[in-house]
Amino acid sequence: MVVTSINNSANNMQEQRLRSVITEASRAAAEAAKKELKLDEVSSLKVTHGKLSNLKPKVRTFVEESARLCRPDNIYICDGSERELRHLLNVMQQVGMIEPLPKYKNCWLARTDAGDVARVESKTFIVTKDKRETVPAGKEGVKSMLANWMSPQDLKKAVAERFPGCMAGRTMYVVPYSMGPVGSPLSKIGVQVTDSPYVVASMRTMTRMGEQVLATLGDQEFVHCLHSVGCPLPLARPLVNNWPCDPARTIVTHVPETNEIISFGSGYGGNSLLGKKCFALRLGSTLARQEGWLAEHMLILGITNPQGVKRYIAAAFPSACGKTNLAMMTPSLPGYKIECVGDDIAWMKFDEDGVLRAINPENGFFGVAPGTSMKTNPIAMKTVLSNTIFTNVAKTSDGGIFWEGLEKETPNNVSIRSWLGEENWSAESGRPAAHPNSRFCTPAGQCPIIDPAWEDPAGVPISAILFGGRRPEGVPLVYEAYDWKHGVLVGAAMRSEATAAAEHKAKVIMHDPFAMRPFFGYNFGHYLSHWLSMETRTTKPMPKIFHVNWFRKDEKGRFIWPGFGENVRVLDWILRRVEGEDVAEESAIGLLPSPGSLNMTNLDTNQINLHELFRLPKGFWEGEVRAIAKYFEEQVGDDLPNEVHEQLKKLEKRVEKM
Ligand code: OXD
Ligand code: MN
Repeated sequence: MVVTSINNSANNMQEQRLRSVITEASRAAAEAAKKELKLDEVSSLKVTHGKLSNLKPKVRTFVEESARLCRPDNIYICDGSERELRHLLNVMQQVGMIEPLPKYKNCWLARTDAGDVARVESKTFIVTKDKRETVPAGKEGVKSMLANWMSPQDLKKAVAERFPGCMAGRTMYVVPYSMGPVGSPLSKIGVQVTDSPYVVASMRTMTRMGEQVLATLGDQEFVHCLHSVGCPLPLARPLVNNWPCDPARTIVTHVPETNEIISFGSGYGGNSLLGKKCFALRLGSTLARQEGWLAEHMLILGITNPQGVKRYIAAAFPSACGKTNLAMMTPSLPGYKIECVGDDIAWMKFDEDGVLRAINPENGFFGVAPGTSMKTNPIAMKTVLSNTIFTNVAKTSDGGIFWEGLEKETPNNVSIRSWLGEENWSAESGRPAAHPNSRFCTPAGQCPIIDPAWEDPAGVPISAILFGGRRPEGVPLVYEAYDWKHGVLVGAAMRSEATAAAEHKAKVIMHDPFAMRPFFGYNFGHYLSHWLSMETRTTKPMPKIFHVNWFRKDEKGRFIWPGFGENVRVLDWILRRVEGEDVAEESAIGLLPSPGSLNMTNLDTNQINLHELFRLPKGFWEGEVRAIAKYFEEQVGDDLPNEVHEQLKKLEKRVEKM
């Protein structure tokens, strides 16, 4: 419950702050239960694993309050051990939530209710007292695409309608976890309570989870994460695929002021593994702004050139645009080596010397399965062959996995069962075998090219930042921003074809600034000011900013650039720019590779139309400038920083002169 002050007294300033929603809701639920004389449900907490008395007082209070509210049958405090994982897998196997994939080592398949397959952006909210803290000024009457706001009062109501008794008959797991290496000054801690063993097993892969986290917590604050699939027992309706969820009442909420995440009704992905999008990006971006760092939707890779010089690059692409593929790339140019630090999220902070350093706050990869193959990402294929939970992929009759893209790697004599359970599936059905947003959840540490410094508590120094997206038309393979401010415009102006990671229809070109549109924890205009301010926080040169596009198509709809391992050619050019080589020339939109500077060794230049790859059609760029200006006016309005407005004007002038 959230209390706003009705007392005007100046002494009561404390009252003006949001109180913990979970605390308030739990007190209200306890009162209500007492009135109904269900005293024992309120007072006796059955703990089947771990001890409440071993928890730090703040954690204990959070756990007790959550239990009072959700009224689980019992509480299980996770230690993160291998034994515990076995127990969770057993529990899930017994209730039919997962099945083994005997072709691989310790791999499992979960199939969800078809109503719970992706992030639900329309049901995801940031809760602030003042709407403007969350939603930019925008144009009157235009719906904001940049944030969903909820008032504290509405959250209080939503919680009261959903959570009391929502874990009845189930186990409430207590999951202490660290985003980032345990004990790193860049890391942060969360405690999630959840009634889903699938979530616990996945959080164990995606975060550092268990006893060691509680041991380092001390008296520090932590993010309070309350999650329920919303299916108390006895069930009100039969489950589909033994996958508890309540899609009609799903809600994913974030309260930056009290560092709470409250999620109900979905057991899948970013809706329920609360360390990922909810903590590391939405609350993370708010914390980053307050504390002067950046929490971004970016992969981090290490690249070593044939001379042995190693640099780290961070890159922001929208969901399902190939971040995992780039982070694990097998480079086609001899002598190059790529190593992976992370494939989805980067937390970046200046060190004492003013160098921007990044950690991957995650501990695993929650990658999109379809399209991943020995051709597109052999490293990911090797990574997922053990200790992996697959969700909504198809299963082969020899106990293996199948998804679109694996046709050539699947023996002919096996039959395929689709994610929907159709036996003897064939492509002729017209339905995909695997859901387009089906995933693998696999430990990062077993990636064959994991970077030796991926868990370095100090993070890795970032030399370049890439923005990109799926742009079938008009946008060149690579260009460099003129300076940091121009780079901020490039990030703000990002657009991409929609993907299956959320509930949008594919093939629409959507604005996705900084690839953060679904993940901003606060007003995007303020976010831009924060990005602009970063260059004033160091005396060192900022990382150079680039825009890349692997997805340009010709008039017949075929990709012009081969992509994947060949993208190292673009990284090679970027590294040379980072080293200060004079291999760029000015254009209206930024610096382009000067003729002959893109390394095309061993590529058939007759097959690749370089001219088309870098062509800048004036009409297209005029349209692009208009679209960006309209977007800023409608979506950001008065909250757009002047510098960004000026950068857009400069771009417009340069495009006029093209
Ligand atoms: C993801 C996403 O799951 O961006 O990483 O949707
Ligand atoms: Mn992502």
